[in-house]
Amino acid sequence: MRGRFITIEGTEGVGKTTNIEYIKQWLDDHAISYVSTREPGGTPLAEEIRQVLLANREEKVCSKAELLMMFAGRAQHIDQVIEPQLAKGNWVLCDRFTDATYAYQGAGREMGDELIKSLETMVQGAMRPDLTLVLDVPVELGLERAGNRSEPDRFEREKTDFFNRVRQAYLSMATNNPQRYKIIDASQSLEHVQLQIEAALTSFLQKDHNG
Ligand code: T5A
Repeated sequence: MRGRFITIEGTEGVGKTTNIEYIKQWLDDHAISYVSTREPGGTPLAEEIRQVLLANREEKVCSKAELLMMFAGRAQHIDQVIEPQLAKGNWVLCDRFTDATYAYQGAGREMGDELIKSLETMVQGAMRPDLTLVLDVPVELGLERAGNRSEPDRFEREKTDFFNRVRQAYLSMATNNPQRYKIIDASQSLEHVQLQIEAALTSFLQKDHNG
């Protein structure tokens, strides 16, 4: 049986990396074989593209170049990792995927959805995540958490307005498709965030078993 594709999304510093460790433990506890990966990145070539995308630089990166690099890395990632693993029956747990493109390039950079939709169809065909957890925190809190951890990368240097557009885009995608998305209030303590994640995963697994 084909594996399931789970993605974790949210604005900067919402706790994706922290909570992915929890989800991995949950998958182990349920004897589900999986691979854990991320975007941008996930293969050696796509990780090189990630470096290019995140590096702070003098030259302004034009939005279309940024968008195409996101999808170039994604095409490679799907071809080399995501599709082969799903086909083998393994679950794929991915830190960000195309929803991040709708949120960051579509809403944050104000490119709109149409171009992204056509690239999504070209690169993914009909393939979409089976479950997407949107970790949500007020933008200021996320930036504060991310800022405590490391030097800001090229995206983290954006203004609050940019991240507010990103956050609203995530919330609107999630609200419009509650079958696939679960919004997790990630402003709470880690313990409470993980209880919400556990509930979302348990409900997904039950629905999955019931066909
Ligand atoms: N991007 C990506 C696009 O523009 N388009 C795309 O298509 C894609 C795929 C890199 C950038 O690329 C952009 C978006 C990004 O800007 P990334 O590396 O996933 O993507 O980006 P970040 O969001 O920067 O990832 P971070 O690693 O910074 O954030 P996380 O993983 O969400 O946060 P995490 O787990 O490191 O937590 C941050 C801090 O908060 C603490 C943690 O201990 C940590 O110190 N924390 C909490 N503290 C208190 N209470 C809680 N509940 C906490 N949860 C976490």
